[in-house]
Amino acid sequence: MQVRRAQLDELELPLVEPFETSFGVEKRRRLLLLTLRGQSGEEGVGECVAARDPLYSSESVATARWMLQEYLLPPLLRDRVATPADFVDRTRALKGHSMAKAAAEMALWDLYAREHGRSLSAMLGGRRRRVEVGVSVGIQPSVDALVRRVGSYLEDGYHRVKLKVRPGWDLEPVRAVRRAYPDLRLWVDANQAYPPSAAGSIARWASRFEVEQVEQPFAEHAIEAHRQLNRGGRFRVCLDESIVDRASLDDALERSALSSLNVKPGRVGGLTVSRDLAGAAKSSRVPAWVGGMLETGVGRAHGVALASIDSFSFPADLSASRRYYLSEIIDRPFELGPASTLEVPRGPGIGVELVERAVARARRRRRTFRSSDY
Ligand code: OSB
Ligand code: MG
Repeated sequence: MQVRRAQLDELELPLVEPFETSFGVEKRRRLLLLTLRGQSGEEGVGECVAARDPLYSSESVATARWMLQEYLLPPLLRDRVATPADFVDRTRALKGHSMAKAAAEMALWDLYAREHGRSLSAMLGGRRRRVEVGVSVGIQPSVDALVRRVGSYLEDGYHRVKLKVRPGWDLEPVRAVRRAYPDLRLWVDANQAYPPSAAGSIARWASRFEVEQVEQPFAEHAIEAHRQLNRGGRFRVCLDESIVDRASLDDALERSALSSLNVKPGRVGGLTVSRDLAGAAKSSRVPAWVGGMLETGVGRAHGVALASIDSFSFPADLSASRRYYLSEIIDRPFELGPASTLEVPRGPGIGVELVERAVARARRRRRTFRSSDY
C-alpha cells in the first residue's frame, strides 16, 4: 500500500447525555478522524479514541494530533507498507502513543480491506454475522435515576449492563440495580478509582450482589492488588488500562491478575495487536471482549469487525449509535438487533461510509498531508 494523501479532521460531537466516570464528565466528544487515500484512489478511515483531556490515559487529542503529524504520517506518505501489521512493526520503536498509532493502523486496515474488495471482518478472520453487545452506564445524579436508566436500556434490548462505579457510588447503586433486576448480567468498571485497601469492601458488595466482573478497580500498575482480588473467585477481575501491549498481558496472565480482558484497539495500538491479545487470553482460558471509548460509527465499525473474531467470547461495550450520538457521521448507524447484538457490516472495508455533510458540521479543524510534500 502507498498512501498518497492523509486528512486529519478534528470533530466535536455532542453526546445524547453526559457520560460520567470516576475520572470526569464528558458532554461533547472531541476526536480525530484520519482518512488515508491509497494509490488505488480507495480511502480508509480510522478514529482516534484519545479524548480532549488526558484522564483515561496519558494521551489526548492534542498529543495524538502531534504524534500523527510529526512521526506517524510522514513515513506513511513516503514509504510503502505491505500490510497494517507491517506498519505496526515499523512504528514499534516509537514509545507509547498507542491511540495515535491505532488511528493510523485502523485507517490502514480499512484501506487494505477495500483494496482487496473484502470486509474488514473477513480480512481479520472474523466469522460471526452478529456480535453480542452490552451497554456501559455512566454515574447518574441519583440511584433512582440510575435504576430508570438501566430499565430503559433493558427495554431497548440490552442483555448486559456495566455500571461505572467509584468510592461513594458503588454499594447503594449496585444494590438498587440488583434488587430491581434480579437476573441481570451485571458488570462494574471503576477506572482505577480505588486504593488497594478497598479490596475487602469491593469483594463484599460484588459477591453479595452477584456482580459478574469488576473492571480495573485499582491503578494501572497495581497488578499485585488485582491479583489479590482475583483470588477470591466469586466474581471476575477484568483489566482494561493495565493492559497496553502483549508484554503487559503476558505478565498479568502469568500472575493470574485477571479473569476477563477488555480489549480496546485504541489502547493497544490497533487491530493487529488486539487480535493477538484476544488469542493469548483465550489460550489462557481468560474471556476477552471488545471495549469502547464512546466512538462514532467509524470506531464502532472497527470494533464490531474485531468482535466478529472467534477469540472474543464476552459481550462488547459497543452499543447502538443512538445510545451515544443524536446524529451519526456514518450512513448506516448501528442499531440493536435480536438477542442484544449488532450486525457485522459485510460491505468492503468497515462496511459503512462517512456522511460528508455530517462530518463537515462537526469539524473544528482539518489538515491535509500529501505524499508530494515529503
Ligand atoms: O473504561 O471502558 C472504559 C468510555 C470512555 C473511557 C473509558 C471507558 C468507557 C466506557 C464506554 O466504558 C464504553 C462504550 O463506548 O460504550
Ligand atoms: Mg474500562
